[in-house]
Amino acid sequence: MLIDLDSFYAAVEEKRNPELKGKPLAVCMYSGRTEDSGAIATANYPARELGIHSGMSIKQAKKLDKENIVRFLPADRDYYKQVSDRIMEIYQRYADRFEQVSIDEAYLDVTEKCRTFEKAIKLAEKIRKAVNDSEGITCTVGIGYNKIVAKMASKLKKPDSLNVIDHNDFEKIIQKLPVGKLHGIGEKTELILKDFGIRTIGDLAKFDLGKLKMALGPTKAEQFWNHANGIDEEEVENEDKKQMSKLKTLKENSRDADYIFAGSEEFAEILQKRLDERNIGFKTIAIIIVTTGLKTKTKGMTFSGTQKTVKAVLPEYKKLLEEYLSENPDDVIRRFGIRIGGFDEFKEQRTLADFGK
Ligand code: DCP
Ligand code: MG
Repeated sequence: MLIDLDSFYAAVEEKRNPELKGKPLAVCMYSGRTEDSGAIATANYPARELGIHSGMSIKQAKKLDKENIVRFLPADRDYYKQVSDRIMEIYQRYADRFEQVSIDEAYLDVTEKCRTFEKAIKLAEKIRKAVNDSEGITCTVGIGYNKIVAKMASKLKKPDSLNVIDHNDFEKIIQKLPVGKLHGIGEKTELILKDFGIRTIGDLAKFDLGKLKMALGPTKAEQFWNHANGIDEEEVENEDKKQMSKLKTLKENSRDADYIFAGSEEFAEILQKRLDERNIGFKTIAIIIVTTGLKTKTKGMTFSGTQKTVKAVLPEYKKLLEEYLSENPDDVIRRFGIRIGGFDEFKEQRTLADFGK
């Protein structure tokens, strides 16, 4: 499942001040330079009807508000974070595994718990009710057979609902959509794809992967192509507030440190994004190893000061891996991952770019 809260900041403001309910509302990140400089963090649905949306400048939004009916409120991120934390706690009660992706969005793996889509729907309704009962805001749940499908399912049915996409629906519904609707594809990529005659997600799914790699680079090409085919092997990474991790299954089992470690830069980028989003640094790192015998083992270290960039400590990770391999001469590695923890919050001002998804 992917659960995304509906017009989150605005919904929290409406809940806090019921007088705002149902009227157009925009939550703003003021830059402080001049009175109206800054951007819209989010707008509630009545304000969206006027064309106001996230990322737009406040000035432009005010122009769209011809009749002066929109309330413009400053963002109170600390408060939204508290609400978000409570909601994330609720999710964790219902999931086998849980991964928060942003302040208002999380994946829940309920495979073991539910086994069928029917059971997953019942569980999703329970979660939607629990969130509404305790915080008075609505969310949209997408249910699918992997992460990208769940994400697309929620995207298609916002707000305040639940959507299931099975294999059949993926072909019938998702692959018929314009390619720009695929999660992660922005305007630039869409234009490149249009040049190849790719208009729908289905077109992309059938397109030659080799050619796509030349146009978009291998990583993106492979990701978009897989997603267009409904393929996504990313797992819901269990992580609590105290640590985060990223793991992969190696193409071949190995004891070669270079081979095992290859691709860790990508891990670093993903974890960095999550750190930046929460505006935190870290003090501990660890490698996670799953052996061919399916035993999970970790080996870690602690820094004396808070670290900012994961990429900068990759050599330390590599050292941990090399030490591990020499200490465990019989272990052959099947899955490898890195973990960070010991988080510390940075107190600097955040910018809107920090929320980009
Ligand atoms: N956000 C932000 N700047 C952006 C996008 C989002 O500050 N450019 C903040 C405000 C949102 C929150 O993050 O409330 C969650 O982002 P979503 O993209 O999920 O948007 P909403 O929850 O507001 O709306 P939706 O109902 O479409 O999910
Ligand atoms: Mg949302």
